[in-house]
Amino acid sequence: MYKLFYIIFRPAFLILNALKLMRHLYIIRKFIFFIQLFIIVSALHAEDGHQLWLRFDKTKATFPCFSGINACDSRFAVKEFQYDWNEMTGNRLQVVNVLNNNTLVIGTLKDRNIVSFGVGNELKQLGMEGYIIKTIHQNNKNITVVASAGDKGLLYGVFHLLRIIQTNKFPQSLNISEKPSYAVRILNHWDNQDGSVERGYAGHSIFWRYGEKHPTVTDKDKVLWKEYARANASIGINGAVLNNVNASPDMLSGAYMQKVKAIAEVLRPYGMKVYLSINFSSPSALGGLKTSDPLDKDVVKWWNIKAKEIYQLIPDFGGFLVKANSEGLPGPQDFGRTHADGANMLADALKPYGGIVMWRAFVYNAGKDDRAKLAYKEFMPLDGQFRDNVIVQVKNGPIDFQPREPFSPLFGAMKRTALMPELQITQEYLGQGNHLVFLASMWKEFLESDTYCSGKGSTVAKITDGTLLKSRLTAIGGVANIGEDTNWCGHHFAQANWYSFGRLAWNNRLSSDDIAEEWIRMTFSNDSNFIKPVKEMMLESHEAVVNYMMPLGLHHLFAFGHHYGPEPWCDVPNTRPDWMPKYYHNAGEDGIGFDRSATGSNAVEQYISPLREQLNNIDSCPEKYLLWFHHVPWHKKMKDGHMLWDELCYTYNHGVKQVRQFQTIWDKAEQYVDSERFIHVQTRLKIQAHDAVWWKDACLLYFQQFSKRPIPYDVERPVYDLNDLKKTKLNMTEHN
Ligand code: GCV
Repeated sequence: MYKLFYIIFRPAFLILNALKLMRHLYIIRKFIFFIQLFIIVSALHAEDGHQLWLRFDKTKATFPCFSGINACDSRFAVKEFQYDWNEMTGNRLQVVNVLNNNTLVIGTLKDRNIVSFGVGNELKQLGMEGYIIKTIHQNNKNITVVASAGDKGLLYGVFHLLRIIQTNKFPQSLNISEKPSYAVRILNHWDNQDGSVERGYAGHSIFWRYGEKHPTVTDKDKVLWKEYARANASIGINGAVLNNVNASPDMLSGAYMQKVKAIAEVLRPYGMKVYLSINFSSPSALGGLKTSDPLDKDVVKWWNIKAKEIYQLIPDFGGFLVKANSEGLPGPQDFGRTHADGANMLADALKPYGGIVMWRAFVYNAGKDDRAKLAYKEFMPLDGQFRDNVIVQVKNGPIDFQPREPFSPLFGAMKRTALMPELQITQEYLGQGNHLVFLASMWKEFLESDTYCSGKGSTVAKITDGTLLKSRLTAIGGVANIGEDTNWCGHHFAQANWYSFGRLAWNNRLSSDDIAEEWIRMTFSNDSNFIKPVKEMMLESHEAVVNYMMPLGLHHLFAFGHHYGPEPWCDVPNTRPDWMPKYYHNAGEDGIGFDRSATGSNAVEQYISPLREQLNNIDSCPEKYLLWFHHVPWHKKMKDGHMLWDELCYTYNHGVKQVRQFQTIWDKAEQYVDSERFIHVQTRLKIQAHDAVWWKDACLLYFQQFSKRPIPYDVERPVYDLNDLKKTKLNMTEHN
């Protein structure tokens, strides 16, 4: 926004400065003054999306008529409430000692009034992050109470109260009690120390800067981190991994640790802990030891000393995230040790301080078997061997954040190990900064998948949040989509994915419909004429991207490296076969798809009965996963009567039409949106519509060479030529 402001108004300022030379002319001076005032006022009113969903100043809602507030004004949560209430109404609530009708009481168990309401036991059960928001009737008075056992819970409670006001849903009587689904609700930033963000589409890192050997902290940094922490607290996110899982050993060096300390200090009041990704070879690469073998006593000592140093700087440091023996990174297997040996050694170093280790299961040693089976094969034998402060972080699907994947079979299989889902908020494989894709729908599909590990109904949600498999540690992580862009996430609608991750991490039972509606109301408008169509668009957007990119279980058809556009033909010499689309689609004259049934790689065996049998059978396998689990003849009859080839054509075509419909919905919504955000989204929808056609033509024209069948005439004709598409090399600066 500021760049735009600069470009537009800079010439005006230059002219005005020239006019200033003629200062003696009173009229010109006045003229200059008013023009400058106008410029400043318009800049202040411009809508750049920086406020995210926390736009209390623009809340057009009916406010509850609180008569006063009974609360300790110095409490962080109370300050937050008063600040936002003032933004909404133009006044702070008056502090009162006597409870009158419509008094708002905000407090913890340390406050006498809260105890007197008899809610102590309930609050203790909800824990330090849980809270209640209730209307209590006392002496013929209605009193609204926000209370928690701890300060963190109180802040979450305050944000919940604000949310129901903002979304115009403040009821006659309140009876809310909440506690989080997961104890650790964490963003994984893939931010490099040079300021770049791996798979980031929203500018540079908010934490690290290019070329800083000795990282510095400015006041501007602190303001941004504070805004970031407040946004996270408003949706219940309580942790952040500050650097890329492809971690450099020097992250743990003194210079960087000072900056980590500074970040931790800003995040702490908002209930957020900082965590770091570590490089497993740090003892040798940074510490100068001969080895990084996790069973070597000097290595153990090195990590113990390192942990002590870290906790001296940051007493509430959260712990480590580790990518080991994955995509070329070092790990315990380099020394003949197991993932459990590596994770446990680090866990022991952190244990005295309450820290945890999040150990990633994203492993796929080349060439050994079907890639979809490898994580299971490596981790299942280790079930039950991890310390209780280790949690294994598993991507939602067995491959890598594809537009649609079945759940990873590790969920449900590793019953004696704490597992945390890893979701990708940044849209590496989903149109990156350009496509409007609401990810809550995809995550709900994953969380509600039935693993059958303790009979029917053993959903991923219930086994990871501790409902079915008891574990001392529960967590969920999301790869952040945040950068220095003024609107934080690049695409305005990508903010909804940050929001959704936090809301689902807090409460994995929320529906994507409810989350979308909350977000629309808070971010744009409470007008139902706007909410209804825009919500429908959001809820359909995941299915649409699957339709125009990779329907019916197809996966990894992406261009090599940047993962943006389609390249089902891609063949880079001397590269791992499982990085090539052909490995996954296996298109030939006999059909298309990866045979993972018992006659193929038998990946289905990793799932629990009766799901295993359902997936194994080509006729009972859900069609959305058909080509994931089966190699299917082009003429196979699908459920709707079409043959597979025609079905593929119709589905790609439908995806294109869906995006065109999104464009219409958005254009019709213009009257409800500020022009800046309207144009921004409209421009990106044009790119998305263009890309959808590109995907459809590239995939259908390429696969047609094998199916040797015509594209049905009621499918939109291709506008591209396959040979031209094959020559297209994307200029990523245009698309990122
Ligand atoms: C951080 C995929 C991505 C990589 C990412 C990796 C991972 O391979 O393309 O950019 O690396 O996953 O999750 O470790």
